[in-house]
Amino acid sequence: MFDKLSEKITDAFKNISGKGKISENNIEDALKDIRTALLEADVNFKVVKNLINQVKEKSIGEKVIKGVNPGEQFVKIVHDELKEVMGGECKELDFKKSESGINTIVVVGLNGAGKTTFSAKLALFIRKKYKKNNILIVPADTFRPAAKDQLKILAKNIDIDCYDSDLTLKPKDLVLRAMEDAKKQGKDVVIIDTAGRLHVDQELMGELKDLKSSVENFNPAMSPEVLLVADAMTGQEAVNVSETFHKEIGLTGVVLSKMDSDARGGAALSIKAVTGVPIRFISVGEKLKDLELFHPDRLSQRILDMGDIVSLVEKAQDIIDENEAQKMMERAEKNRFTIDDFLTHMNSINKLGSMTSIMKMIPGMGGLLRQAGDLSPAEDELKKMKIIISSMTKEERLNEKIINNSRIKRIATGSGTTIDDINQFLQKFAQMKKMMSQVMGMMKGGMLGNMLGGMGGLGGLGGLGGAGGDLGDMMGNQPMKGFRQNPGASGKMKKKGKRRGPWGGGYF
Ligand SMILES: Nc1nc2c(ncn2[C@@H]2O[C@H](COP(=O)(O)OP(=O)(O)OP(=O)(O)O)[C@@H](O)[C@H]2O)c(=O)[nH]1
Ligand SMILES: [Mg+2]
Repeated sequence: MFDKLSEKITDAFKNISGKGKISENNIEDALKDIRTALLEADVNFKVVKNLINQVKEKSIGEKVIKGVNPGEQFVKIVHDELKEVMGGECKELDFKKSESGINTIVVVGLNGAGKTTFSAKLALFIRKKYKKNNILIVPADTFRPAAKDQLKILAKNIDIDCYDSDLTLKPKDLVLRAMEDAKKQGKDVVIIDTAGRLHVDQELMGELKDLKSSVENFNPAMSPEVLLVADAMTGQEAVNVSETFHKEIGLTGVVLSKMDSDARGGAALSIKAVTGVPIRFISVGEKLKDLELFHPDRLSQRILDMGDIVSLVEKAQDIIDENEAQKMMERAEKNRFTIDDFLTHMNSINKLGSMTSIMKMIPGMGGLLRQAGDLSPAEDELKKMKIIISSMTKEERLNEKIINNSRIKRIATGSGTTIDDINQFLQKFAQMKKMMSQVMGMMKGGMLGNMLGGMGGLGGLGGLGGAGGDLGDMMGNQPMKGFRQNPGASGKMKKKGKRRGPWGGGYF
């Protein structure tokens, strides 16, 4: 997500590093580079012009704050402007009390944008985040009847009720029946998946307008959310589609789908500024859990290579069992960390995403990652370790000391590896265990950077679950100061990257 844009913008900052004061002269080149980067990312040209003017005006007018160098001040200004352009604050769904009606969300968009997938993702998201258990999904796509089965299957996978729509009805009538049914069943959230078309056409607009009126008439006290799903890959086209849909039927938000692809960022940075409609969610993968609220500040941080620790910690808290992590830390501190612990730990980390995607969320890591290049050999190494561990018995995993030569031979055969591989693994594990107990004391303080530093990679992510508090505070309170701390690059990466990223103190 935004890789190129991020790279270009952070490069642009180098131009003003070390300068005593921000002046029109010394930011000129940086502004030019940022402008080019934004245009190349397919951001609407008016939005770019505006943003650059704002940054310029604010930078020159800005008083030099004691103790903060001008380079950092400039980055902060760019950060704040990017955040504003994307809508400023995150706009979450607002659930009204069910006495006033049913919270209804109508999902609209063009063909293949990701409406049906989003409808199911949203149901899962709402159940998890807002603890709503009475959700009904309604297939209202009468244009492509197979969509009903698609939604039924998705809903079944996540155990959410799916309305058995009569596809011979007009969408507006079908929806009315569904709402009546939902009321009878005591549902408090209804998500309606509608049909798409290849292009914006009047038939579709008419159909959607009628459908929206049906919901409004049924539920006069509570207007529905109308969310447009737009494919982020289509850049400015997504902006045009949002504009037309908003004019025709009135949107309350946009969902950018396929943000996991190599979307350049144009849609995310233009939609709010051009249409006035806020982006509410981003869809970041094909799996049903791959949905995130749209946080302008966090995205701005990601673009500026400040990472996104808050999202990483939220994700980690979701996945990692804190009690278990705590116990594991205690075992590690007492030098009783087992291979079984290591496996549990690796499995949790895997759920967080690929090594690359995790690294990108850590401040300053984007730049290091670009210098380090491909991380897939390291990922392969971890996969191999997992295969080796899966060929061990439970007893061996709980006490590696019993692994003698004959066991090594058996494990090598079972995992399709060599005796050398197993010996290497055991050596690495012994080193890791020793380091774990040393690093653990430090880690209790909660610095993710230190955790990463300790293991030259993933091994050190031990107590991620417990790290949330400090890191969250660090991000929330004083971003610029927090980022000056050593990002804790892994041993291997430090050697490769002589220059440190902007937040490691190297540039400013
Ligand atoms: N990589 C990726 N694929 C996605 C995402 N969202 C949807 N898709 C895929 O995009 C394709 C189309 O998704 P649908 O949800 O069927 O799209 P739709 O808008 O309902 O399509 P129609 O009903 O035909 O108009 C499917 O193959 C999805 O798996 C996403 O965020 N990332
Ligand atoms: Mg569909």
